[in-house]
Amino acid sequence: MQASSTAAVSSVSQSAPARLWSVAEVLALYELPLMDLIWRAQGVHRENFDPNAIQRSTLLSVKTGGCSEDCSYCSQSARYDTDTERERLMPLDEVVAAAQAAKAKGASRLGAAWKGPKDNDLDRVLDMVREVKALGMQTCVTLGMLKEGQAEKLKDAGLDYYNHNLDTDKEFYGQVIKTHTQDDRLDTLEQVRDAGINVCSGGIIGMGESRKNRAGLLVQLANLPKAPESVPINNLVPIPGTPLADKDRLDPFEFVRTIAAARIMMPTSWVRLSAGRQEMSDELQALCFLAGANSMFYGDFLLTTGNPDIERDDALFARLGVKAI
Ligand code: SAM
Ligand code: DTB
Ligand code: SF4
Repeated sequence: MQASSTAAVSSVSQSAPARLWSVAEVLALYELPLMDLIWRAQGVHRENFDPNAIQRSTLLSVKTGGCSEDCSYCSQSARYDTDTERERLMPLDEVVAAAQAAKAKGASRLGAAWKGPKDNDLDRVLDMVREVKALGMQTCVTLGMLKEGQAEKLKDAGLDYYNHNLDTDKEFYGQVIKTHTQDDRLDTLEQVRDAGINVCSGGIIGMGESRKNRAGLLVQLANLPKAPESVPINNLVPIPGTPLADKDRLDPFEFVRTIAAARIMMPTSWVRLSAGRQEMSDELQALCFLAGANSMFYGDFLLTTGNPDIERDDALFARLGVKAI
């Protein structure tokens, strides 16, 4: 059975997507003149969201490095010689203190470099979710692949969102990751959905995939039994020591086109401008917002790499007349 149909067939309880997209239709979107594509995406955006409001989330890496998986882009894989050191799971009091400090900066997202959580690790993350929730903040975690029953425990702890990216089109997946399959990722997304947790799922572009692969990834996301509530679009941050360290930078307009296509295909989802923002000019980010991106990470760090500092982001919002939500 094909990767995308696994989730579709077994999630009969989920409502069907509003429409199904084909790769050819999405390639036709990509091929529109850029101004026409942005105009269309901005129209869809205005029908569904305040065009001058951007949601902000802070990221905290609660378990850094030493991951068993071989994702070719990742600084945290134990298989590559990168500058990222392996660390232990962060103690609860440090997580709560960091969340408290970040409270004014938006929702909190906790990330862990795991293939998936062991049950005793999950118990500790459940405590983190309860405590962060008790601060009155929205919660999101990204812990890798989940085993049967773990999504329900996260739901019971009060988790709002689970981030688990499809990362790249099923045709290209095996070229960047060999230790697990994209079907494994789809299984976790299905468990998260079935547990009643909001789904955050997107991918990375600029890894050497073709435009057809980019279109294919968006088709997989939009055609899920229910589209993800939140769709992070990461631009590859090349990490020295990883197999993708020397990849050429994607044409920035191709990044904008991907945002616009995601907005048109998933009209009511938050489209998040994610990794790679530090390398973007203010003007390119503004173009991404115009194309329908309405969420981003705020704070000086992502998980192991940098993000624009908050002074630069505050100044950008003021210059654009954008409000943070
Ligand atoms: N281990 C978990 C997993 O893989 O789902 C959670 C953490 S993982 C670092 C979260 C996401 O970060 C990945 O799915 C990928 O999309 C993104 N990511 C990791 N390294 C990146 C890089 N160098 N450039 C852009 N995005 C990256
Ligand atoms: C997502 O899609 N991007 C964020 C978040 N989800 C967890 C992580 C980006 C990581 C970028 C590379 C790093 O900092 O290690
Ligand atoms: Fe591990 Fe996630 Fe990095 Fe892959 S992306 S190596 S699963 S931390």
